[in-house]
Order: sequence, then structure tokens, then C-alpha cells
Amino acid sequence: MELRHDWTRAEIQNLYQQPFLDLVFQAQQIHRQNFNANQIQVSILLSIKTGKCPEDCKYCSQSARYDSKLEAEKRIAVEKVISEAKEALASGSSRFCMGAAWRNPHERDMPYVLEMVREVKALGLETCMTLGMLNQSQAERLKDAGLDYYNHNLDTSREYYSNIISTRTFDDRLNTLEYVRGAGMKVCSGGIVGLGEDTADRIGLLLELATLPIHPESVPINMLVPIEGTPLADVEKLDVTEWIRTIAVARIIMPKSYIRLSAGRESLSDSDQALAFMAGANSIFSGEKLLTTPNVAQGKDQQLFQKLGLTVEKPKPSIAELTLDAMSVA
Ligand code: SAM
Ligand code: DTB
Ligand code: SF4
Repeated sequence: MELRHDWTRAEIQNLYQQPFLDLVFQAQQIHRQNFNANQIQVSILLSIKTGKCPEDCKYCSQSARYDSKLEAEKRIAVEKVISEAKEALASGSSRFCMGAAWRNPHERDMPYVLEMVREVKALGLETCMTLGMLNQSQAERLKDAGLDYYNHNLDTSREYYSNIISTRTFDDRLNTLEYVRGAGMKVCSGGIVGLGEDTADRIGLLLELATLPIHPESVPINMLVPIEGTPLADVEKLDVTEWIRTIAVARIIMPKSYIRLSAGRESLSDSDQALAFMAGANSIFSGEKLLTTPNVAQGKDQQLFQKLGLTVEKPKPSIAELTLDAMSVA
């Protein structure tokens, strides 16, 4: 099937607004044409620098502008990151995602993050980072060090964006995605639902993602985790079916991307999660903690996978590893 990059708002709206079961059925059909429907990709997150962020994202526990009661932490030692990455590998995760509460990495931070990427990559894990805005040279150095994915979310529609963040623009975000692509890295980009946005904004976010020149390989769809002290602490909870509709439409319009059921999973029942997988989600963040908030309790994901007969995707060997294997056979 041809990947389309010319989706219109009307087409996406028609997909989004059809009867729920028709939408989920269509998404599952497309999912099966492109993926093993019983396999899930698992990523583990680690915060490498927590809190005191200068940005004003209204949902975030880590912004220095709100009193979220979060305890800030300086950069953590590379050795600590490596021991966490080894645990992630042992628990069956294929990708290790390192996040920092920065507007952008400073040049003085680059040797630190580059060393981390090299060492995590050497363990055989796929590497992912989310460090805020990048310039082209930083993106290239991260790629050269072995970074596979860069996560940088659009968060919401272009129209709703200024209600959520004022310290960087929507176009700043698109520029960072362009630098990441320019450097040859894979893109992880999605957004958050439940920010008080309208259906039109969820459609607008999906439209922006699906009309990028290349679809992001990973599309995290987060549900707001309300954080006390932030401006969105008391926003009305979005019905879970709207989250699942967003996932289903993402699956249909970006059929080859991994769609990740991301933040907010802690509050979902097993059957809601099964429905999200039915709607085409095929990736999750596992582990007891996301960056600063709780995720699912230990062992619960394994139980759920067993109950649903799902298997966990293994990391794909790199070309270099395949070559080495072939040489050892010869
Ligand atoms: N500072 C970097 C940045 O913003 O680009 C990286 C870390 S930031 C925490 C990564 C993403 O996590 C945000 O873009 C947002 O989509 C998501 N996120 C943060 N706080 C959240 C919350 N309370 N609920 C749901 N998603 C959240
Ligand atoms: C993404 O889209 N979601 C993750 C990851 N990318 C970095 C982060 C979720 C953060 C949830 C709130 C917290 O734990 O601070
Ligand atoms: Fe900072 Fe990222 Fe949180 Fe925004 S989402 S306040 S940039 S850590």
C-alpha cells in the first residue's frame, strides 16, 4: 500500500467521526496488513536530568514556572544510566529512551549525552533521546554516536498550541524534526490528548503528523497525566474512547508507523488497553516510572501480554551486527 502524505482535514475528520466500532475495525484491518497483530514493541524511559526546565509547557511537572512539588535532580552519572539500560535489556525492552528537562542541550552537555548514546548502543539496545530543541550540528553528532531515534512531540494542533506552550513555537518543533531527519535519524513524534483541546485539535495534530514529508517511525499518543500545581491540573478528563479514536486514526493514516500507547496508561483497565491494541497501538512504555510520574506496576504488563497472547518484539539487529554474524558463520 502506498504511504500518503497528502491527507486532508476533511478526510481525517471523516475517519475520526465514524461510528467507533467501524473505526476500530478499519484500523485493525490496516494494522494486520502492515504488522504482526500480536506483537508489541516495548520501550523503557529514563530521566537523565529532572526538573527546573525553563519552558512553560502547561502540562509538565518539570517546568520551573509551576509549583509541582517535583524534586529536581542534576544530570545523573553515565554509569547509572548504563546500569538502568542493562536492566531494561534484561526485562525484554528493545529501546531505551533518555529524556532531559532542557529547552535544548547546551554545548557543555554534548560530551555527556554522546558518551551515553555510545555506551547504551554498545549493549545492543536501540537508543532514543528527548532533549528538547536541537540544531543541525547537534543532530549530526547524536547520529554519529549511534542515536537511532529522537523524540520531539508536536504535542497538539497548530491552532491550540499557543494555549499550551509560549516559550517555543510550533515551527520551532518542526525545525527540530527537520534537523533530526537531515541527520538520518528516525523520528519519534506524537502528542498529548486531554489538554482541554477540541476534537478539531486532535484532528489537526493527526493532520500535521501525517503530512510530514516522511511519517514519524514512532508516534506516541499520550493522555494527559494531570500534575498538581500545573495550569492543567484540573482540566476535565477526556473520555478514553477519544484517546482510542486518535490512536485508530493515526494507525489508518500512518499505516507503517509504530503507534505508542504512552503516558496515561496507568489509569487504563486491561480491557481499555486491549481495545487500544485492537485500534492499532503496537508499542508501549513499560517500567514503573515514566519520566517523573508512575507508570504500571512491576509484572502487570507481562500479565497483560500473557492474557492477550501478545509477544514482545526483539531489537532488530543492525547491519553491522548481521555482517559480524555472517563473518562468524563463514
Ligand atoms: N524537554 C523535552 C521536550 O519537551 O522536548 C523532553 C521531555 S518532555 C517530558 C517529552 C514529552 O512528554 C512532551 O512533549 C509531552 O508530549 C510528554 N509529557 C510531558 N508531561 C506530560 C504529562 N503530564 N502528561 C502526558 N504527557 C506528558
Ligand atoms: C512521550 O511522548 N512520552 C514520554 C516520552 N515521550 C518522553 C514522556 C511522558 C511523560 C509523562 C509525564 C512524566 O512522567 O513526567
Ligand atoms: Fe521542559 Fe519538556 Fe517539560 Fe516542556 S515538556 S517543561 S520542555 S521538560
